[in-house]
Amino acid sequence: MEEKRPRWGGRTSNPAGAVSRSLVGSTPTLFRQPLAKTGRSIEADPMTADDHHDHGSELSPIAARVRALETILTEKGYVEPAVLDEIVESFESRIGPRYGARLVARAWTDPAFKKRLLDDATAAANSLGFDSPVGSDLIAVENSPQTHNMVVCTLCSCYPWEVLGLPPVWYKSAPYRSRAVIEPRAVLAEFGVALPPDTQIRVWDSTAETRFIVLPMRPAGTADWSEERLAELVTRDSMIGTGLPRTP
Ligand SMILES: [Co+2]
Repeated sequence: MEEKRPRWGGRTSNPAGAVSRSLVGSTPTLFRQPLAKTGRSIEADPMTADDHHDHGSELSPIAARVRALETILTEKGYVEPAVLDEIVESFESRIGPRYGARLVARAWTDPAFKKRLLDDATAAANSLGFDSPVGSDLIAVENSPQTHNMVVCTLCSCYPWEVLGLPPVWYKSAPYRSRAVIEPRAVLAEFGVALPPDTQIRVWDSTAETRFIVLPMRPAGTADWSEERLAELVTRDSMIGTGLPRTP
């Protein structure tokens, strides 16, 4: 039996992106196609059948299960897709990155914590008692005038979601995953980040076991700022390395 190509059509060029859409909910047609009606089991779903993640990404099978659950719950009237979208959106861009921002702001104000963060970011993060303990090996990489760090997952979409929330759609896109490695400076320019020519760019490739968070440079003019106030300057992108912190 020939499988119909999914309507969002993004699989060929961007398998991870297609998965992410089902999580973010930006393509409602995904949820309007119940698995039961197409006669496909979760295992036979084309999204999982040939989305191989060589280093064991957690996204694909979970995304399929989430989609199946959401379809059933929506059909039975237990959940409202719009409300789910709102919750996901809040994890993606509001709640999520705040934990990472607290790590960064603490590191900016507390040299002992900064040392712990750079030595063992998993332990440092977990010492602050966030909602979801960091399970993977989290590594903090520090920006300096000499070195700018940038994070990618070239194979899929591994991301330190415990401290940054859900990854943005572009993080999982094929162009970002390939170009971040090939031409990081050009990618940064498209994000509006212009670095001095002599600043070296280091690109870190995430895996299911090892995730990265960038410790950006503390903005000038914030000498007497509190940790809480500093955290407001820390953007999600500045912790992926595709952005810089806000300036006061
Ligand atoms: Co990955």
